[in-house]
Amino acid sequence: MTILIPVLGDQLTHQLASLRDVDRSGAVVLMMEVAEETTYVRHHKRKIALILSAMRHFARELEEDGWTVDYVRLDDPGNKGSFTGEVMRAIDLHRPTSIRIVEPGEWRVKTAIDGWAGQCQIPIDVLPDDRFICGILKFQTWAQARNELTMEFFYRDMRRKTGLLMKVDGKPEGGQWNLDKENRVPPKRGLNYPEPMHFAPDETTEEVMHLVANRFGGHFGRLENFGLPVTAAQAKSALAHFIQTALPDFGTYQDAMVTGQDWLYHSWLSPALNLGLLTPIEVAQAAASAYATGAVPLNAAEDFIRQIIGWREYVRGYYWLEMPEVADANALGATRPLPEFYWTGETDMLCMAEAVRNTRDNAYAHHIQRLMVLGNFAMLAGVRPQEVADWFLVVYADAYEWVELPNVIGMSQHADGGRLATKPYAGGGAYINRMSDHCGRCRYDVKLKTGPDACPFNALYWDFLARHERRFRRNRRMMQMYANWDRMDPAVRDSYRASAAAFLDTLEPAAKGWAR
Ligand code: FAD
Ligand code: DLZ
Ligand code: SF4
Repeated sequence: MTILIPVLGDQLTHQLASLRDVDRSGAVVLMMEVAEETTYVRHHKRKIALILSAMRHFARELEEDGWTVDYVRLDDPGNKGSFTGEVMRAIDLHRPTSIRIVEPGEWRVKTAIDGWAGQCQIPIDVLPDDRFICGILKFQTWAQARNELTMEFFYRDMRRKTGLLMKVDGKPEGGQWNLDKENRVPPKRGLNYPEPMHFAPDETTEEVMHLVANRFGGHFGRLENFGLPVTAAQAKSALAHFIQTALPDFGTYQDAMVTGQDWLYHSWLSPALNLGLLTPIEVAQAAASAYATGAVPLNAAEDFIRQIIGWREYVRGYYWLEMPEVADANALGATRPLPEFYWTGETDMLCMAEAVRNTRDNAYAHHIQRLMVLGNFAMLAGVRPQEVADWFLVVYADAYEWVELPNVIGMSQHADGGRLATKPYAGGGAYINRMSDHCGRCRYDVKLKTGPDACPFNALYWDFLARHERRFRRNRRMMQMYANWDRMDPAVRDSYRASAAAFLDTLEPAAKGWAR
């Protein structure tokens, strides 16, 4: 009796369901570096290096732990290039009596696994991924009982379920569920921003970086200065470092943007979390413990925990609820190609150039850069959501479709018609000016509304509202903006629209081949 246990690249967790309660002497763990995964989009070079290095480290740890591991390298002769091809090859080699695998993170891979039964004669046991706090079926039951999917109510259920920041009487710590009102303060001058922990590449990472440079040299992004955690032990150190140095100010400055400051008080733990090197519950518990000992204030702990047990779990539930249709959603009928500067960073808009630079150099941009700069611009400009989604899937080290797609299609592009967020996250230059130090250094003038020197976000914002008036005018949360629009002189309204059109005409479409 041999069990074959395929472990996918984002399942690098020692307590993974498929690795629990198994007699190691009768099992073969299969780990596969395959061309299909490395090229279904042209991932950022740093993202590929991270995943392959973390996979190789994890395989070694499993072997040290007594497992038999069949580890297939990308350049191994005979590599079939896909999960399916490699699983069938492993069946021929090891002659297992069954397969045991944890459900994958992505629809594309689930479809492939669903096809295995037709290609082999052995039972396949697909286990729920219980690293997530809310199971896929649990989320579906929660969603079915509601007309609207409101993250805040889901989050409260997750607080009750985990007991995080809860008092014994069932009330939230501090008396309120959500302390956002105390957060989102603009950045002051003279703040000290801690650097995330940097892990110098060891021999394994160096080897992988060499492979990536040779094989994926044409992909977007910078590989040099790689410093991400590639093992669970390193990820735990990064978590402890974040809690000590950045978490106390996390909530307060969560929406701030500062030129040259790539992380501010953000954790940069998403790559490790999404690979499985950390589990969401251990990360959230670490923040709750820091609050309990008085090391961090409640507004910081609550906000951070909300991102992990609220937003992260919620978008995962939404993904499996709404797939596959949501991938093609385009409720606002956006058709413009993605502008080339998303890849080159060559634009006079300093906020955009900074966000693309961070993305290229670090395979990172923090949430507000993703949402209110890169995503906001694409939505205002009417870029086709699937091109936006492809870009986001390529460029971030933490990007897997289950988390990227809901954030792009639902949260940032409103392409799902408001299923995930009732109001589009649209903003003009004033928002970016308030939350950043970019505008003072930008070639555009954020105070000017129209004309060639005006901040493009201003005219684009009103043009967006005008284009989608029928859809949004009756949205309770947008009525005030339409009241402002109505009060404008028609000539002013026309000048906004003309200014937006003139700017949009200057946009160079991205050359083919950057993303796929
Ligand atoms: P922090 O600000 O330190 O937040 C802590 C953690 O909370 C993150 O590590 C992450 O695990 C979780 N989190 C916070 N917000 C979200 C969210 N909206 N959805 C899911 N998890 C969240 N996150 C990804 O992990 N992968 C993606 O591909 C991704 N694409 C995004 C695309 C767009 C358009 C937007 C608006 C957001 C996207 N996010 C994505 C969510 C969020 O921006 C990142 O999780 C965050 O920036 C990661 O950096 P951090 O670890 O420093 O986060
Ligand atoms: C993203 C990625 C890449 C670039 N390469 C691999 C790989 O070679 N082998 C692997 O097992 N996983 C890889 N991954 C992550 C997978 O795409 C991810 O595990 C699945 O899509 C399931 O979410
Ligand atoms: Fe961005 Fe406009 Fe500010 Fe320039 S002026 S940084 S384009 S918001």
